[in-house]
Amino acid sequence: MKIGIVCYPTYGGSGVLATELGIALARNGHEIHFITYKRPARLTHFHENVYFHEVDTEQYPLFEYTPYDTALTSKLVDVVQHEGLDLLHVHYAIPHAAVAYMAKKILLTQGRYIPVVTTLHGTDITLVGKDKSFAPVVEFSINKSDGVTAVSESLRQQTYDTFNLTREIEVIYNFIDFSRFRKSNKDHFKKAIAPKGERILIHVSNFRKVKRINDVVQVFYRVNQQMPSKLLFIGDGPERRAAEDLCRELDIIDDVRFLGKQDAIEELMAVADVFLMPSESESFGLAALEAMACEVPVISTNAGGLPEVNIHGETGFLSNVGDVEDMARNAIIILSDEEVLTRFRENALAQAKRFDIQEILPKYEAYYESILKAA
Ligand code: GMT
Repeated sequence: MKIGIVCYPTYGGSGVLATELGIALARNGHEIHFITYKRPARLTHFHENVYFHEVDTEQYPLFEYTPYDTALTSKLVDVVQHEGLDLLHVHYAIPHAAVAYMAKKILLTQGRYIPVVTTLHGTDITLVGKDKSFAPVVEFSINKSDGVTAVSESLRQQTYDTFNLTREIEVIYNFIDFSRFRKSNKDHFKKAIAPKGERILIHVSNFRKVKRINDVVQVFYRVNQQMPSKLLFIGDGPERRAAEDLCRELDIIDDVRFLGKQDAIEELMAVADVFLMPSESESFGLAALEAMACEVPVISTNAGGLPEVNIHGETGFLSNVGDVEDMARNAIIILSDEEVLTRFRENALAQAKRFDIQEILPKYEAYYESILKAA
């Protein structure tokens, strides 16, 4: 198949997932065209069958806001026509589903039907999507997609609860590529980070409010009082400064490292003992899955789709949003006994294998086939 993939090219989970999906599809012989405003962060190498079309947005003094939607629509029309695409797969409803609908309508005037699959990733429904300023367009464009997928049962249900939908939503979970995400020996890193053999806790995100970064600090503070430990913060975003201030206030800054955005996340996961994800809302929690694939147990909230990924008492623990005492207690249970930690590590890996890309990729391929057949 010739597939156009539209996504956010940044470090967010939806862009990561879309890029990894495109690369894996290309490896399976499909021709993949990424269409977005910047090279996707995870598209780091040349891949046979992978193309990238940059959307250029014209600056003009009249525009206070550059009309990206219009530029993207025009690019989609162009790429579908000239590359002969069979299908468009857009990730994150806003604005991609609406843009794809517009491109589809334009192409129809030229006698060309392009089926559109929309994948809902989370905040496009749970936070931003249901806001009054977007909701009518999100609802309309989901209903007008030829196929709609959500990354967890929880997100599917929330979408039905939020919008008036006439479309079936198929759940296709986030996946993990074990050729990249697996535990490797990084003892030299470990020694550099925790020279006295301290336990290492880790958090990876884009530091948005929904991630509750201060809860990461509060949990670590409590663990740190009970055992020698270090905390690694990977990523960057609006809440970072407040988290740094809190670490200073609690006098734990010497045990905390803010490493900023990193590409080789798996190398850092390799040295970690526990992954912290105290999110307020999380449709799936791709970063938690990446941790589990590297044999790192997860301390998370029970928000959204997290219980579908992190199994309470087996691969980690779940707590109510904001309950930092409970999260710290649970982390200490895992970290204070080597045998317990080993058991949780093994369970985390076994659970991650359920989301192996080899299992999930055929689901996307079968879904595309069914959409093309129906079109
Ligand atoms: O979590 C983020 O801030 C990034 C966000 C995105 O939209 O790119 O991630 C969402 O999509 C991921 C991939 O499907 C999911 O694993 C994340 O759980 C989801 N984030 C939220 O629901 C907050």
